[in-house]
Parts: sequence; C-alpha cells; structure tokens
Amino acid sequence: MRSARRSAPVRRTPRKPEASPKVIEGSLDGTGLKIAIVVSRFNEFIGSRLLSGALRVLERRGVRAHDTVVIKVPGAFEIPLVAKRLADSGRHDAVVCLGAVVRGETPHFEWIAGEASSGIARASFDTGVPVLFGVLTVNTLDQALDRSGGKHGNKGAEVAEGAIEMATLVRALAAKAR
Ligand code: INI
Repeated sequence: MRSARRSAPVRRTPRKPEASPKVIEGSLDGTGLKIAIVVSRFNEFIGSRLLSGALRVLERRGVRAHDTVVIKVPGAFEIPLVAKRLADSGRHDAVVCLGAVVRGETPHFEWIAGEASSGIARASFDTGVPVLFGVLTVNTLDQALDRSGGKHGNKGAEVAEGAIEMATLVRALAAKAR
C-alpha cells in the first residue's frame, strides 16, 4: 500500500503590506494651456454648436482666449492635415478636432469618416501631442443636433475637457521622466 505523502507545512511569513500603485492622471485645470481647435465648415450649423461647446469649456477650465486658436477647414477630410501641422508646431498643448459627417445614400460617408478618424489618430501618434476626435459620425442631422448641445450633450465640450486632461497628463508624464 502506498503511504500517503505528507506535504511539508507551509511557513507563512508575515507579508509586508503591499505598496499601493502610483497613479498618474491629468487634471481639468486648463491654466496656462495652449489649445488649438480645427473645425470643419461642412455642416456648419453643427460645427458652430460643437465649437461653442468647446470654447465654453476651455474658458470655464481656465484656458485664456489668447491661448486658444480656431482654424476652419472646408470639410472633415481636411482636418488631419491641419491637425498634424498644428501638433507639429510645438505651439499647442493639445489640438481639438470638430466636425460632423452625416451618412448619405452613397459610401462617401465611409471614406470621409474613415480618413478623418485615422488621420486624426495618426497626427496624435506621430507627434506625441494629444489630438482629440470630436467629429460626429452620424446617420441623420437629428443625431448630430442631439450630440451638439441637444439631449446627448455636446461632443465639442466633451473633447475640450478631454484635451485639457490629456495635455496635463502628457505634462505630468514628461515631468516624471525628467
Ligand atoms: N465633409 C464633412 O465634414 N461632412 C460630411 O458629411 C461630408 N459629406 O457628407 O460629404 C463632407 N464632405 C466634404 C469632405 O470632407 C471634403 O471637404 C471634400 O471631399 C474635399 O476634399
């Protein structure tokens, strides 16, 4: 008969209390930040509502008017080029991109929305500057209205807050690396 093997008693050494992980995050204090906004004129009525929302948030969060610049482009397709240029300039802590692409009857929507979103992401990745995506991609104008100061909030205001948070986060990470 096989003898039952006894496992060695486990010695429990008192554990040191775990140190809590360091958390680094941005803030919503826009003091001293320089923010650029690119807004497309296509669906201008929606763009102007998004822009008002963004400007309102920047002012409320302490970004000075003369540290904010607004650049208008014809359509969402043109946003990435200007966003990249602004991010490359080293003059802005974040770039906010605003516009509205509304689905029509042809695949045009797909191309414009796709190029706008991937180009905006690329501008951010290539430069290391936060470039925020505040371009509505919707099926109807009503959906755009709901998201530009209607029942679903204001995407412009949301991404302006995101820009402040990301700009302060990037600063915090840079300070940590020094
Ligand atoms: N531009 C937009 O910003 N939104 C749209 O819904 C849109 N549609 O539907 O065509 C649109 N087209 C214009 C496009 O962004 C360019 O300005 C144009 O193709 C010139 O490059």
